[in-house]
Amino acid sequence: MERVAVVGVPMDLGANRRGVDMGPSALRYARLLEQLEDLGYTVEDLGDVPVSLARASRRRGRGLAYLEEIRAAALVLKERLAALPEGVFPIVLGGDHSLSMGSVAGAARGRRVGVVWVDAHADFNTPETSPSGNVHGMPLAVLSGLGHPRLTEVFRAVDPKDVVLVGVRSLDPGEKRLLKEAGVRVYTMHEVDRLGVARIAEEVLKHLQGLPLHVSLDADVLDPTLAPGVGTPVPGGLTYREAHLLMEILAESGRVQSLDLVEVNPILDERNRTAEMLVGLALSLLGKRIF
Ligand SMILES: [Mn+2]
Repeated sequence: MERVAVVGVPMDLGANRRGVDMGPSALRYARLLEQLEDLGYTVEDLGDVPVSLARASRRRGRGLAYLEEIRAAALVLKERLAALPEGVFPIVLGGDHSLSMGSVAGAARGRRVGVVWVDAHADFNTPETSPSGNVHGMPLAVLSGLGHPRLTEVFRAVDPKDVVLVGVRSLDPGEKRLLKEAGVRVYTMHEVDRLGVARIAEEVLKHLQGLPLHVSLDADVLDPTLAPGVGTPVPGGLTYREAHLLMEILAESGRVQSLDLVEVNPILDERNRTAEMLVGLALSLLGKRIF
C-alpha cells in the first residue's frame, strides 16, 4: 500500500478522564503525516469525525455512559473507513478506545479480518461485567458480538477466535471469564517476559494466518515511564524496543491493512512524548526500518 488516510476521532466520552479528546491533535503535532510522507507514502488527512460535545464531567446516574453519542461517532467513522478506496491504509487517531468499534468494523468492510489488540487492558467488558460502565472498556467485546445490542447490531465484525491481545496486565474478573469462553488468544505481560516479543509476534501471525490484519494500539500498553500521557496507566508495560519489534515483525508480514492509535491524553503527558512514542510505532508498523 502506498496511500495512507488519517482520520481523527476527538472523543473522550468512553473514558472518565477528560483530555483524551485532544489526542488527535497531539499525534498530528508529533508529525505523523510528515514522517509518513518521508517514508514514501501519499498521505491524506481526512480531518476529524464529529463527536458530541456532551460533557463527560456532567455524567449522571448509572448505566452505560454516553451510549448513543459514542455509537453515533463510531458509526460515522465506520462509514468513512468503509468508503475508502481499496488499497488505502487508514490510520485512526484517538480519542478513547471506544472508537475502535467503528474503525475495525469499517476497515473490515464485512470481510473476515484478524485483530491484534495491543493494550494493557482487554477492553472485553460487557454492561454486566463492567465495574465502571465506561464504554472504552467494551469495544473488543462489542466487535466480537458481546455487549449492548445498540452497539453489537452495528459493530459486530470479528470472530473472537480471530482476535489476539498483546501486552495485557489488568483484567476485570468477569472479563477474564468472557475472554476464555470466547476463545480470544491472550498474551499477557507474563508471556511477553517468558517468550519474548519476537516469538509472540510470530505466533500471532501464524494464529491469524492468511487474514488481513487490523492493529489497534492503545498507548497504555507501553510502560508508563515511556508513555505517561494515558488515563489508565498500569505498571510493567512494554519497553521501547519490545513495542517497536512487535510492530516491525507485523510490518514484515505485509498483511497489516489498518491501524488505530488511541488513548493519548496530552493533559497528562510530558512534552508530548506519549504521542511521539505512538507515532514512532506507527512508522515501524508502516515499514520504517533501522537498516
Ligand atoms: Mn484500550
